[in-house]
Amino acid sequence: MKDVTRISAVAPTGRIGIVHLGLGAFHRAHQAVYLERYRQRSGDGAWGVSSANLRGGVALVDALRDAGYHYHVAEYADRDHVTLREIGVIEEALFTGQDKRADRDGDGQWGRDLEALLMRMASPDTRLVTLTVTEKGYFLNPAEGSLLRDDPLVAHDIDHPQAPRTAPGILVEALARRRRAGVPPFTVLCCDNMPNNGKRTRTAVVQLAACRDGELAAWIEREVAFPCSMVDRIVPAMTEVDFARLAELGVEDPNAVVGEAFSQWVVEDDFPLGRPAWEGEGVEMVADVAPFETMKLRMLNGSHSLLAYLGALDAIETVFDAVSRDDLVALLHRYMLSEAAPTLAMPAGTDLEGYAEQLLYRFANDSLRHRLQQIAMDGSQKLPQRWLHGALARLEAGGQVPCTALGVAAWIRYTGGSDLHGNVHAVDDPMAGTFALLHETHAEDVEALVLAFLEFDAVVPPALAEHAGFVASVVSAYRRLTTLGLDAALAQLDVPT
Ligand code: NAI
Ligand code: CS2
Repeated sequence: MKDVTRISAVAPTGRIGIVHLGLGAFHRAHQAVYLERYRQRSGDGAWGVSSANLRGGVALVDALRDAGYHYHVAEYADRDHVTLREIGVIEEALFTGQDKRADRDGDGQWGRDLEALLMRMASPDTRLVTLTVTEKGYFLNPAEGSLLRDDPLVAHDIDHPQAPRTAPGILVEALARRRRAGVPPFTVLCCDNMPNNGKRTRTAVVQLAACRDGELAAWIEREVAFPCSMVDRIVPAMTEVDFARLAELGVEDPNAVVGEAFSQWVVEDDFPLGRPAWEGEGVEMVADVAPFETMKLRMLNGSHSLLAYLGALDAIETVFDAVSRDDLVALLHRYMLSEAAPTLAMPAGTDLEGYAEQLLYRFANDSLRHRLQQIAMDGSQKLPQRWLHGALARLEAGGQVPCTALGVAAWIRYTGGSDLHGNVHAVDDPMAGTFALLHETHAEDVEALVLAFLEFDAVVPPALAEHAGFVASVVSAYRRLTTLGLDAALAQLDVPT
């Protein structure tokens, strides 16, 4: 390591202006960094953060408390240049999930800090609530975006609105308390990788509120701002290698996170109760985020998912390992510029070729151990916005999508639970059970298997399943992958189906 920049945290202020749901790696390495930098530059202490975990992560909450809410972010430009930033802007950590440690029969106690969280969100001092609860944390149908009312946790929140367990349920109860108390509503800013993420969050919250009180739902619909945002910083889950490298730099911190030096946040400027003036930290405030969101989701995240499923099937471990292969780099380049870029409606002058090159450079950052298994997680929640909506638009415009078809074939194969070399893997997806059943039902018939997946309209737009040419290209890609392997499937991308 040639160049290490160390930046200490500023003193806490005890003034909480923001509540965050989803105290995960990305929140700690993205929003919290912007807010720490803002506090350091401006001296404005009003925007301290109270962060809550609703799932897992009770140990992290307790560890952060034990560490006085200070932790480190290592921002790697490359393996020789890193900024070690100490973060202190998170001044409270709460846990509202199921703490299995608390109950011997393993059922676990729910909501240890729920009341504390709801009181914090109902406080007039709280003017902004942000979220990174993963795409599945909104309990929306991935294909058409309506609330999954039949999900057991959503059903619980409908029956027990004052003791919510989901992010939408917590938002509804906190807003209900503010409405009852005559306190104006906070702004809700989604920071998850979804298209129109603010609108989707609004849908989840309003539809859940309507199950409880129509007038409350109407008030939320009328009074609450849900701006959209595009967020971008590659923040892999920590590995032992990451902790060891930090220890070599003198940082022994169980709550540390690593990320790339690149960071971007594009936010719709709709904050009725105000917001930090974070433009000074490079946050881009715009009227409409949609073009930026779609560009990033289809070009960056769509490429990530291609690497995840194709690479995982060939026992490749990380993004860096995958882009060390020329054939996969060529696939990404072709996918980005001939399948994703033509579907984008960008402002004049946007350099999509330059953006694609920048993404390939970022993927080749050899200081990040971004495991393909992490990116492969929750494909049912990710692929509609990363591949499927774009592929349909491309096909309807008369284009071809061979790269996407190969990706879909690889995703289908991946959900079978093993790679092309017979190595078994877990399929971490809310719909894993459904996928396993489809594989079991159609184990001997590739065409029927592919059709069964493409006709699964909770994930795949029906119009895509009805496109005979696309279906045929996925079937032939699936056959090539499983009989000839990844190299041949990549080499035969243009061989007629
Ligand atoms: P993580 O695994 O460190 O944290 C996931 C967070 O989501 C945890 O706080 C967990 O408690 C919460 N969560 C999971 N399922 C939930 C549910 N059903 N209800 C409520 N909370 C739930 O993952 P990380 O890296 O923080 O990513 C989280 C999200 O941030 C991603 O899903 C994505 O939407 C967004 N993001 C992540 C980036 C990254 O590179 N890691 C970059 C850009 C966006
Ligand atoms: C990744 C994203 O895990 C995944 O699905 O594609 O978390 C990706 O790292 C971020 O969107 C980059 O901004």
